[in-house]
Amino acid sequence: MPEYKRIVILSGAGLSAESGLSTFRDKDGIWAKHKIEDVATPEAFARDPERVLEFYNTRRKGAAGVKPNAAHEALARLEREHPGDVLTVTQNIDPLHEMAGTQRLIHMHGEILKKLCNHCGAREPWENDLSTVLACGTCEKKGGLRPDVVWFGEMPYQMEEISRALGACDLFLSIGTSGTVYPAAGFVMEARNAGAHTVELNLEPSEGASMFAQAVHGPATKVVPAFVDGLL
Ligand code: BJW
Repeated sequence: MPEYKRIVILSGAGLSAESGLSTFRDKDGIWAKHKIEDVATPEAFARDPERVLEFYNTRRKGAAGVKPNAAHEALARLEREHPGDVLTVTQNIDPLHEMAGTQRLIHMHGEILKKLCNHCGAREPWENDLSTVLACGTCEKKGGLRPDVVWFGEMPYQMEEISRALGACDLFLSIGTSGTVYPAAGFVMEARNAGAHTVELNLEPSEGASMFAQAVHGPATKVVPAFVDGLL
């Protein structure tokens, strides 16, 4: 394999599936049990904050004790051992990349282990349940605390930094994502326009599979370590 100088990795829920966390759009995924418009929009939070907070309280508890798998470990090893730049951009709100040791990491859809105050914008680590009666530690107002996650209609985090990295990368890897949610689903085109080699590593061909120059299909814990071995 050629020696790549600047690698951008985009990860999605499929990467954490073998750690025991549900994906969204698979047959038994999260959106088969909950409607997006009930739990993952700012309008849902405004209408019924207790319901939205309960949805995330349950997911926060479900993520406790979950461990990174062989694919997270391999990506952390790639960052450590590759002589060029490696930036990991994850759509996942779980902490499994950082638990595996990845350091250059952007959580573009936020983090379940942080809270955000809708009143003052304060963001802080938070591992407990959230409720509408809790007051923000910064502005002291009640009723505005929510998980620090990006809902539909909200702007994902650090988009300028991501765009800069995509515009300069020579290898783009998309791992465990269905390629249905924008802007992440458009990253492959940005990387292609920059002249990068583009690879999809996913259980099955994603919606955007035809946009990639190369595809490797199979469970992340098998295909990601093997691909990283090839790169190193
Ligand atoms: C495995 C595996 C194994 C399984 N190994 N693989 C019309 C056209 C274009 C865009 C839009 C549109 N209408 C609206 C939009 C924008 C909208 C959007 O994209 N909608 C589409 C659905 C059409 N996007 C937004 O609103 C975004 N913001 C935005 O665009 O801002 C711009 C803006 C804002 C305001 C004004 C003006 C402009 C925000 C999107 C936020 C997404 N949020 C969520 C929830 C986060 C919190 C939470 O976790 O609850 O993010 S939704 C959910 O989907 C979550 C995920 O990060 C995201 C992506 O899902 P992912 O990771 O791809 O999971 P799955 O389940 O879909 O796929 C898993 C894959 O893994 C599958 O392919 C499996 O096969 C595979 N797999 N096991 C390997 N073992």
